[in-house]
Amino acid sequence: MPNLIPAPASLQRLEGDPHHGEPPHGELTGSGAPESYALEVTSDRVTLTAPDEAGLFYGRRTLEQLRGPDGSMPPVRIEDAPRFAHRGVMLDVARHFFGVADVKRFIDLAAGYKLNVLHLHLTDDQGWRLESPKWPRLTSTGATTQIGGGPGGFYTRQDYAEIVRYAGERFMTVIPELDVPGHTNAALLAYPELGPDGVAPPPETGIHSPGRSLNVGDPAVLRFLDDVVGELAQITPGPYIHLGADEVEGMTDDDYRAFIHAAAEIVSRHGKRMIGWEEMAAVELPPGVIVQFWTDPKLRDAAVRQGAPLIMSPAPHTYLDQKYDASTELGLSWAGNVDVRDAYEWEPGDDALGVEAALWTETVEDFGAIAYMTLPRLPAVAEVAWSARRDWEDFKLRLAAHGPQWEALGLNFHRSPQVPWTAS
Ligand code: TNX
Repeated sequence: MPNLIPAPASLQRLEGDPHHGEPPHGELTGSGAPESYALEVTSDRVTLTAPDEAGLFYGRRTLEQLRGPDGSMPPVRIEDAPRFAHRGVMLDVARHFFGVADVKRFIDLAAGYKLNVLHLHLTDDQGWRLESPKWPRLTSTGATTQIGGGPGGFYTRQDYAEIVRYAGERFMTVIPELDVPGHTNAALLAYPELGPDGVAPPPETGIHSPGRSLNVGDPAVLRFLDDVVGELAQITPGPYIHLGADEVEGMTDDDYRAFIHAAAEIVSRHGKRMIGWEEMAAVELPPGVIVQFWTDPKLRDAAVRQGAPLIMSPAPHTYLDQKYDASTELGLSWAGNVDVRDAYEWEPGDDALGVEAALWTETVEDFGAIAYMTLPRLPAVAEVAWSARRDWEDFKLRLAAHGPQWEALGLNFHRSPQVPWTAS
């Protein structure tokens, strides 16, 4: 959503009719902040300029949001640029699997609110969702489960490449996550030799993690990681690979620390930079890694002390899997209820690399549920990521106008009582 500030001194006139027809493609200016754009709508012209294609894309998203139900647009001058370079949303496709078509609809939602990162949580206890040529049982066995006992599923390498391509067309970078060394029940089911006792665990189809971990002291586990990270790096054009590292049980600090360092070395050898959840910051961090904060301020502070860049995903504000209020049927509530205002009114801090919302899918089974948990909280987090300005009274009115647009698109959403929705 834009900041409304005076237009720059010179704007190039472009074709485009504010009352009907397509918005202009816009014109590249060659200078200006990355992803920024300038937009002017007068009674007879729409003018859009930007330094890069992403900026033009975001200018058109703003135009879409300005357009009234009758196709008209108010006269505005906008100069707009994002506050954070990393504006993301995570989708957990492990607890419940979502096919390529659903992921594309999710990308469209996120890109519409100017998010530029899609973090895919590809593996967890309940399923391993990405084909591996060298470790085929990860999917032939490890992808056949999900919460509730459904059939699960996985992406072929072509499927994954198609998601990456579709996201890229919408200026979103895919950050794939392989969650290791904990949350690995599905991998251990497929390859019991990667675990401490060599015995296949029962499949996990419930919500809770059984707490099993890879046997990190075994060199075979590092060869496994090298293989799957290498395969993933080949089909991931973005600069990052996320290796989870969260909620590891039954491991000494020394073993965990050694694993994190080996993992970071593997990721960088394959030309990528490692991201991990905040738990990593409890030990001495390898150079260059990025930490994703979700719940423990002490670990956030430990990451900052060690100079690691932070992705901010505080659960009470950005966890789209939490209930809106006590009456919400879906969702968990360990972080408290997260209503729209909670998603909007918080401060990531100037030093953060960026902001990410997270949709864990323990209770989310289909796209209708994805949309319901995402809307209207994702636009709130997206504005935190884009804009330093925060004005709830203004935001809730702008947000209300999106209700009819979501209805027209057939999108399920939560009619939070905090927002003065207009009658449809
Ligand atoms: C915590 S956030 C988790 C996930 C759960 C989520 C549910 C994080 C690193 N771990 O495994 O799905 O809570 O809200």
